Amino acid sequence: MKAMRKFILLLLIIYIAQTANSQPVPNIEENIPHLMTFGLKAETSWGDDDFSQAFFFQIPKDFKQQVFIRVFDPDTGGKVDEIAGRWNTKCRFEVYGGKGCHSDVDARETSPTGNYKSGTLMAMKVFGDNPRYDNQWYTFGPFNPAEGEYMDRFDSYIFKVICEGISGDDGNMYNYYISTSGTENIPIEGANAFAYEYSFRMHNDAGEVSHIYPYIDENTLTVKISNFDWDSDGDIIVVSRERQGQRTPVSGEDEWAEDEIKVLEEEKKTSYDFQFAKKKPAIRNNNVVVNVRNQFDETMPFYTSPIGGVPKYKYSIILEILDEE
Ligand SMILES: [Ca+2]
Ligand SMILES: [Ca+2]
Ligand SMILES: [Ca+2]
Ligand SMILES: [Ca+2]
Repeated sequence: MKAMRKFILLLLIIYIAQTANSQPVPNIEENIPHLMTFGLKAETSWGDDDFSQAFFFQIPKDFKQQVFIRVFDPDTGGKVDEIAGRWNTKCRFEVYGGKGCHSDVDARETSPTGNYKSGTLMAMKVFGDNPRYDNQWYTFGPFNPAEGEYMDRFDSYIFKVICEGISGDDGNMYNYYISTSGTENIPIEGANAFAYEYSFRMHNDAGEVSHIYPYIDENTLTVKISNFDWDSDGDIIVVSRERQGQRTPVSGEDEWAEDEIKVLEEEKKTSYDFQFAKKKPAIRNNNVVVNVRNQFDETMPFYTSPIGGVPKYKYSIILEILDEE
């Protein structure tokens, strides 16, 4: 029994010690095919509530090399994307650094209002339907990490990328990668990415499970999850080291659903795993939006590489050990 306890402790330490290597955005652990932003003329019933998405990239302060922010399939047309009528959508990608890019309260809101474009605009490009960028990577940068906003709390510099659908009604699907190279995807040790709201495309296959991992800091007492236009597609299940799988309500067509969860003491300073399990038969091309808030109605970040590793229910860890014996 003592040996087993030691083993459990060792496993926990391994989970915690996993270094963040999270440069594909969305990350492998999230199992989310693509981020999604629609042109502002789209109906919200197609799945995007506000035609704008902000993402934050975090570079450790000791990292001195230049960095690149790469976008996969930035165009809206051809492969990957979702057509409505004909291709007529343009999306603007903007990279922000400097003071306020993350610390401004509007930057952390879920809607594109107020000063959400805070910070210093460092790069910008508009993409329409263009075979040159279809199913290809486009690279922003190089950037010097110190051009980001330094956040003491993270020991890191932060950059923000906003993608907005400025015309048309089609859906732009895309991915990011923060790289040390302008021509290929090379990870940065210790870097991470996070958002306060995800707009994304679910898998087309039944049985697939996507995840987000909001971080529960020591001051978080409740967690409110809001989800939009889920089309009643399967289940949303919350897992933590103290929670084996608690269901929360799933929205229907063009509507929000929300649920509030009381944080347990043992869950503080860990991540939650919100699992999005698709139903059978599968709903195709399902676009959805999700965000998470605490008891002060403040948005909570979810990291592409979960802080402390992917949370596992404590008894399932023990079962795994017993299986191995
Ligand atoms: Ca169209
Ligand atoms: Ca495309
Ligand atoms: Ca695209
Ligand atoms: Ca939907």
